[in-house]
Amino acid sequence: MKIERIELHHVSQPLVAPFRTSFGTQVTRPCILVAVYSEGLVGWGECVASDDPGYSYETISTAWHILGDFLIPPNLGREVTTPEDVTARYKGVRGHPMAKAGLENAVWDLLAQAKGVPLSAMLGGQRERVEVGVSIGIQPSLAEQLEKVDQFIAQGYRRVKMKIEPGWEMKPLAAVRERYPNLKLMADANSAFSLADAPLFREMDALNLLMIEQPLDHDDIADHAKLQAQIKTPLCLDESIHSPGHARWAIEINACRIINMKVGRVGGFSNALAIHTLCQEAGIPLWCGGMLETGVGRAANLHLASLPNFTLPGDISATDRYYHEDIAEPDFKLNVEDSTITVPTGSGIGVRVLPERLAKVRVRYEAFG
Ligand code: OSB
Ligand code: MG
Repeated sequence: MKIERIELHHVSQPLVAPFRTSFGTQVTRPCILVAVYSEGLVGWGECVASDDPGYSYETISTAWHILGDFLIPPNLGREVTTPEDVTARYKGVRGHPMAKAGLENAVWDLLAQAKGVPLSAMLGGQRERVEVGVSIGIQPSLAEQLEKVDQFIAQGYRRVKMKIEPGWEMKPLAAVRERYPNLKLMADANSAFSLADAPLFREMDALNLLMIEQPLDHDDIADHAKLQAQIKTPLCLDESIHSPGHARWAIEINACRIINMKVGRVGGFSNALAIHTLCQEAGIPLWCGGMLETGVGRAANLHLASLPNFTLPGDISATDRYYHEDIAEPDFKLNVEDSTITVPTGSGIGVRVLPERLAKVRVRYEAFG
């Protein structure tokens, strides 16, 4: 099929509650939705870059620039039969994985729709429901932290991730662990600590955490290996893994025992699949991370998380945990009996973007072709 037209939609949606991490607080969540048009079909992809370079160096502005000036032009008017046709045309562009994933993933949706199959089938997914949990931001007080955990558990979530930072670690984690001795509980530091904090992480071994996510620098792999050697709790890398190479280096030096897969962070589904294969062969389990996505990105995550080596619950929560009203439908609901979300079964990503909702939250738009 020929790529006839590509659109970029910068949207910004208010979150139901502010989301605080060690790198900042988000009140509204922006993203760029990429729409690829061909033969009467539209494929959608979500670029998860944020307003500021807090989680990653990419921002909405850098992604718009990279997409508009380097990724879209060589693909406009060109034929596409596999996603690799598109990625090959921007092979020379270094970095900017979130911008690349926005376009590549829209093409996967388009091709799956053209075949009339769900995206999960094209990716090699095998399960109909994906085990999920909730990621809780840093709270103003211990009481509010416990209240949030109570609320989400009452809603049916059976895995809880708590954000930590220096000064907000042992105490809130121990309080939640004391209240819920058997809860699948984990911590995400978003790179807020250093190797000198090893004694603190050794203390955390007593809390029986599922894992500790990205305690050290966003671009570090080597120090994580030194920390992992000193603690029993599995380390999980998020920020540090941008390519199959990074995953292999981390595994080879035992920098982690688990990897958080975010398709935006690794530059699209092709890289995600390569990392999936590599981790499966190395015996390293994956789980699907989240970036507070809209329904477009959440659907894509569910399809990806249906692959066999996603054996731990993902950060994919129900729509109402993020937004009062989303730009796509149907909303995602939690299956309370088993803390799962059902993978969409329609063709492509299996959600519909609603033009009137999109228009309400759109702040910038550009069409190519
Ligand atoms: O580190 O996993 C993270 C959200 C934005 C940026 C980084 C992270 C997160 C989350 C939220 O933890 C996960 C979700 O989408 O529910
Ligand atoms: Mg993380």
